[in-house]
Amino acid sequence: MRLLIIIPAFNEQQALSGVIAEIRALPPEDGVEIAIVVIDDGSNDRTTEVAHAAGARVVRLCRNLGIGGAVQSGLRIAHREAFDFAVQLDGDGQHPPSELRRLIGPALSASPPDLIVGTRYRDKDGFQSTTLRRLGSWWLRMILRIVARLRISDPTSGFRVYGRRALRLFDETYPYDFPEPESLAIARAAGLQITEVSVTMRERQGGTSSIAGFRSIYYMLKVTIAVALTYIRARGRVPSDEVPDAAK
Ligand SMILES: Nc1nc2c(ncn2[C@@H]2O[C@H](COP(=O)(O)OP(=O)(O)OP(=O)(O)O)[C@@H](O)[C@H]2O)c(=O)[nH]1
Ligand SMILES: [Mg+2]
Repeated sequence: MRLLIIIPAFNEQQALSGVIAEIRALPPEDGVEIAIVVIDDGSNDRTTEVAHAAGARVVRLCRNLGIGGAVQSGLRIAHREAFDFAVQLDGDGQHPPSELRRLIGPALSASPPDLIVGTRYRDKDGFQSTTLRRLGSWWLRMILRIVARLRISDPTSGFRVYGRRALRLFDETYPYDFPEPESLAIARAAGLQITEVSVTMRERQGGTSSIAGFRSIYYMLKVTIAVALTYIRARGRVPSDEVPDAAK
């Protein structure tokens, strides 16, 4: 099994080398071959140099595309280079590589799901985010449950595993900003199998957060509308077995 770890990174020079070193220090998993790609999303710090020095492959976007564009770039690489699955893991250190084994567990089973979401809210261990963020997460959980009939306890989690069908779908279409909840609606509408696994997260290990103040209000409005519209539109458009294969 070939696994690509995708690290979207925007000005993450502080935390990135530690994250890559932790991944490289993981004990080998039987039958799993790991590659790492850092998507430098037009950073204006030393993100690319730090990633190179830590031994990762780096794709440097010539301008900032935002988190969705950065993640989709990684997913396209995974799909077009025929990886069996991909893991998305933040460059700010919030997703401990030591949790990888737990997260990919279902992907190594006899009937692997298409998408695995790492959730911090089931066991309520480790970093739980602020009260306001948890409230936002609760709201998005409700929207996904009511509109897309999908039960996911941590809809904003970017610690996820993508199987081949998910890679094929998201090669074609991926939301451009605040993409996690909306991409769940897209996956659900396309009939993908989605599951969640409890993981522990931790605080940012450096750098600065992008979602604060006015942006969090925009975030909630945008994502609420996007989840509803995407699900309704995508359901009419993409039969599950006819997701176009852009690699062909
Ligand atoms: N903010 C931001 N992050 C990006 C962008 N492109 C890639 N990323 C990376 O995407 C990952 C998630 O972004 P974060 O800003 O940490 O988002 P978050 O984890 O929801 O927010 P915090 O809890 O505040 O850290 C990080 O590894 C970023 O470096 C971008 O344009 N803006
Ligand atoms: Mg973060």
